[in-house]
Amino acid sequence: MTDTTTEQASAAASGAAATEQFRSKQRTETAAADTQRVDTLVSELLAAAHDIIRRHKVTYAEYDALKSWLIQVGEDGEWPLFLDVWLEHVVEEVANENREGSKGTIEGPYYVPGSPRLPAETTLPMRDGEKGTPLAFQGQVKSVEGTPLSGATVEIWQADDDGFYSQFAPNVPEWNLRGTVVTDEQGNFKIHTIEPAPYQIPTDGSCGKLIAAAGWHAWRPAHLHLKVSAQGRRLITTQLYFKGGEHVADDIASAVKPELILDPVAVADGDGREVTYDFVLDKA
Ligand code: MBD
Ligand code: FE
Repeated sequence: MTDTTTEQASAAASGAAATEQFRSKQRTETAAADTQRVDTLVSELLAAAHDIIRRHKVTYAEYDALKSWLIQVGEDGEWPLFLDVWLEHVVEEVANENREGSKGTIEGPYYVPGSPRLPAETTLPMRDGEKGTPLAFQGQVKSVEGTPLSGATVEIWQADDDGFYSQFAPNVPEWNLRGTVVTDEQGNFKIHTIEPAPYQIPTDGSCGKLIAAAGWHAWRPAHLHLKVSAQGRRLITTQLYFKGGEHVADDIASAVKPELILDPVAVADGDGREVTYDFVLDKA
């Protein structure tokens, strides 16, 4: 029997939350409405679509299927999910191609600014008895020149042991497994959390429908999301993965890089695992 008092996770609910979150977020640079640039980009995008239609002799039935699917993506609020899963990795590649410090990767649809500020050694906000293997994630934030960056911020957000993100799934406390950690005098941080579970794209929405229709799988490997920044330094948005984890080699969002794979070890005198990873920030 389904518990009718408990709201179920659904594609439309998480899609609506992701759409709302995107609308309220301000990127630092807003794209200028340059007519020439819009003309070039949109014309080439359309030309690529025309070419595909001709080469594959796309039928009216297929055209109509595309049309109704696109309408459905909007109704489900799944544009943020669709774009971040299948396009963002190339935008990120271009944006970060001349970075010298740590590798970045995609932000995805589930970042929320303004998470609780926490000291350099801290436990992320979590429920009593939060499920999952405890993880101690520590490291140092430094400049490309090797200077430790004191007072840098390490924003972290992650799914829980069921693969759900707070504020995008029902019945998870607002800031669960989200925090903004401030580094100490030596630029160090130590974050006590739990290992996240792999993330499955909702199967009951339009993105899930596409995945099923194309015979793909719907999984991202378990990951920690991070935004690391410091005064006068270029902010990095990245993710970290777990060696040997499921789907590390076939992430549906194409966002894994070899430099981003952690290999935690069992804690000698306690529960769970621990790992060290340093962040190197470019000049702003
Ligand atoms: C995620 O957790 C994520 O990080 C991305 C990029 C897309 C969907 C879900
Ligand atoms: Fe994610």
